[in-house]
Amino acid sequence: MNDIGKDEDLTKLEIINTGCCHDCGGRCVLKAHVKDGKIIRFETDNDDEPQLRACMRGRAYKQRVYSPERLRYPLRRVGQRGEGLFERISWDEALDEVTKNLRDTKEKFGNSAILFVAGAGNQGMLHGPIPAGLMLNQFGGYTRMWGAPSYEGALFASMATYGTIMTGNVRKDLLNTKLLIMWGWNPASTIWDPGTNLMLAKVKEKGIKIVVIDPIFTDSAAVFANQWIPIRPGTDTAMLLAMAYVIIAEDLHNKEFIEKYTIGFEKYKSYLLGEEDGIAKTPEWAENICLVPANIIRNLARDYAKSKPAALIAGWGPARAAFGEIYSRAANILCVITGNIGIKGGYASGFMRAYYSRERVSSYKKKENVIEQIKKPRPQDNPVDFGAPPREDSLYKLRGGTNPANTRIHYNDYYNAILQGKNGGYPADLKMAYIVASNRLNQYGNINKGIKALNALDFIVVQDQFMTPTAKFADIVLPVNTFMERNDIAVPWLGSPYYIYLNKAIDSLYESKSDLEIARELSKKLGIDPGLLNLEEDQILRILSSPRKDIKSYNKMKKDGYYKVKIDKPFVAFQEQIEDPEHNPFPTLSGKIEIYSEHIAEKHNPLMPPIPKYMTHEEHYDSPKAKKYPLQLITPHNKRRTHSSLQMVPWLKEIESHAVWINPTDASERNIEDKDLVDIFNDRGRIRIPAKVTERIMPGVVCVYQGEWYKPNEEGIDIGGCTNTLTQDGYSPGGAFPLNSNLVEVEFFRKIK
Ligand SMILES: Nc1nc2c(c(=O)[nH]1)N[C@H]1C(S)=C(S)[C@@H](COP(=O)(O)OP(=O)(O)OC[C@H]3O[C@@H](n4cnc5c(=O)[nH]c(N)nc54)[C@H](O)[C@@H]3O)O[C@H]1N2
Ligand SMILES: Nc1nc2c(c(=O)[nH]1)N[C@H]1C(S)=C(S)[C@@H](COP(=O)(O)OP(=O)(O)OC[C@H]3O[C@@H](n4cnc5c(=O)[nH]c(N)nc54)[C@H](O)[C@@H]3O)O[C@H]1N2
Ligand code: SF4
Ligand SMILES: [Mo]
Repeated sequence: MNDIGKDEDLTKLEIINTGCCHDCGGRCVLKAHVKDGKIIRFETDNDDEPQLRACMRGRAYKQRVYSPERLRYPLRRVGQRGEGLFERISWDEALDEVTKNLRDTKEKFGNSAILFVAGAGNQGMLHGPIPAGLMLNQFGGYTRMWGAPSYEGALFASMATYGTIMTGNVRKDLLNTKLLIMWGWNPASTIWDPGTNLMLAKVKEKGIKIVVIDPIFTDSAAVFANQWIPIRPGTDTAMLLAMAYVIIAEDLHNKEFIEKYTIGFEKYKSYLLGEEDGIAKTPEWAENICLVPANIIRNLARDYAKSKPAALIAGWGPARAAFGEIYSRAANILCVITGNIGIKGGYASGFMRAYYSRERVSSYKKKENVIEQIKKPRPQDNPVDFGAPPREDSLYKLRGGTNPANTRIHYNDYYNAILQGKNGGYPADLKMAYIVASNRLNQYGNINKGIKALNALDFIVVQDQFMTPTAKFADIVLPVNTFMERNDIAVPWLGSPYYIYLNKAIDSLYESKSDLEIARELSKKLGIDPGLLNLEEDQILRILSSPRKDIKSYNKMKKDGYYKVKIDKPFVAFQEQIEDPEHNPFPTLSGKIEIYSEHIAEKHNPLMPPIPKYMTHEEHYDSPKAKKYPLQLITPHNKRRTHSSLQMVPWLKEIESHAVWINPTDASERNIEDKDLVDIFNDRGRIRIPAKVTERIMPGVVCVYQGEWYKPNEEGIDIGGCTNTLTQDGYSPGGAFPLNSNLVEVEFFRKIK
């Protein structure tokens, strides 16, 4: 928005270099034009390539900062939980009440009774949940979550197959590929990093074939793809197995690669050929399950195996499902058997994190396993986790990212944990919740169970910028400032080569405080040493960023608002392992890529097979429940919000109205027309929103994007239309969140006009 008015007095205008760091793929440059202490507009990065240009959400941020709905003062609940009735109180009163409850809980029940819910609202190094977490560590700890909703399935699979999550190549390397398969991946909406879409445009421009596999004709399919293959949700594993079957049956697999770098191929082959269960995993077998015609599966398999190199990018959406980890492993293994690993233009699929700098590839070296690691707690660790044995189902023999301590509770299983406690086999009896930067109730499975659970707690404190559906359940609500009102540094998501320094652009609005200030003041009241938190923001940021040796000039980063790291050699995951395997084993237990995982086999869990196998479950299209609820609901990320965080921005609301996407066939069977108000329901709840009747979604599937706010009417029907009123709580054996595995029915309610 370079719309500087001609008659504007530019002498009063100050341009502050800052950025956007909500939890979306980005982390982008925003230049705030500030006049008389107020942001009047944003510009973004117009400097050298690669540009870190903000998306429409960041560009609309003014309307979030100055939203009339911002929390202004500390609040104490006066009505029922969830009712939304609060009274204004002073900071002193609010923090005294939080202090008293923390102390009482610790005294009566121990630190594990404190549930710390750390959300994704702010992705800076300093603010968001970080200060509260450090403070609670000093206070003796808390019960912590395990499982990342974004990628827990992909992470498990990546660790099991490769022993690391560093499996992505630099984006620019896509230009070296001959075929790009975007499997359940929609970066046109989800961004991933500011350079991804430009690179995909270049891939298309170069004439490289792009195939999108998704139940929805996504914006990415519309903009980039040569071919869209709609697939029934949760059946991707079947299609991937059938592709592997074709490749092996037609002798298109890379035998030399398999021999040299992998273990377990024969077991996989035997399963594919049906030697194990009598079912050959042919395209015809898969077609019945995934609804993709056998000839399309066969052709794609041939195309993928013959295009050398080919890049299969397996998205996290299909892995955010029941047995999501199995889909992700099946995708990894397809890349492996075609030898698309460690080479330019190939891709190892799965987790997709890349290291742009070779200095940091040290994570590929084998290190002590986590059991050894747990025995040596560091001061910044949570005391409640110290010395705890690993969770049975975790990949605890591998180091890095498998969330091992058995004191933790899965993020999508908190409700049962609160309701059942130690008697139900959970590690703690939870009594209070400290919720920071999380719209917990709105953003996780099964809201109606969540309400029961939150009501069972003695005390809840929420630290946020808005009166979210979650905040309505709090006893005390603490108003937090936004990233425009403080300093922070954002590190990009997947290892892109840059940092954003978010310079403070304006003073805190109303009585809001930063997460840091709150933790500092609470520490004082609790009588604990705030340590690092007592320093000035910039001092802390210097310390926190000091291990990052690629920031050659902190001062330049602060001045410009970003630091673009120059890369010596574009990173291709596992290049060393492939070029010189003698000196560079894979960081797995065997030192090879594991098609068969002994570590998983040791667990003897039939729901966690050591090779990827297609399985059904009780919320699948073929389960008995599907007779009552015949439609599969998927709940992806929406282009106009970052989760629930930009819900209130009027400019963004104009982009797309919230509706359930439904195919004309399913709609007409139910006498539903476009824009009719409809109910979507199952045994967990009911939401009421307009229908968007569109061929952009395949028959049998409906989509309600995640992030819209839960808003019950008097009958308990969610007229806000939060998809998590309908989704499952709980988790898959490998930790995947089953948020895309839900059966529902849809019925006409009334015409809108
Ligand atoms: N605009 C926007 N961008 C975001 C975010 C946001 O909230 N808004 N959130 C950010 C965060 S934290 C994350 S973790 C990422 C998430 O990034 P992703 O997980 O990649 O995003 P999703 O949109 O959930 O899923 C991607 C695609 O998977 C498809 N899909 C769902 N189920 C299936 C299936 O069974 N099979 C197949 N083949 N496809 C399926 C969906 O239709 C969707 O198009 O996005 C980040 N970017
Ligand atoms: N059905 C379904 N549900 C999903 C997903 C899905 O695909 N389907 N995706 C999941 C994924 S991948 C993710 S990452 C989660 C995200 O879920 P959450 O972590 O709950 O993310 P948000 O909804 O953005 O909520 C963040 C909250 O933080 C607040 N906030 C923002 N900045 C700050 C700050 O600086 N300080 C404080 N104290 N608060 C701040 C915002 O106002 C907002 O209320 O959602 C998950 N939920
Ligand atoms: S919402 Fe994400 S992609 Fe958009 S500007 Fe902000 S950080 Fe960048
Ligand atoms: Mo996420």
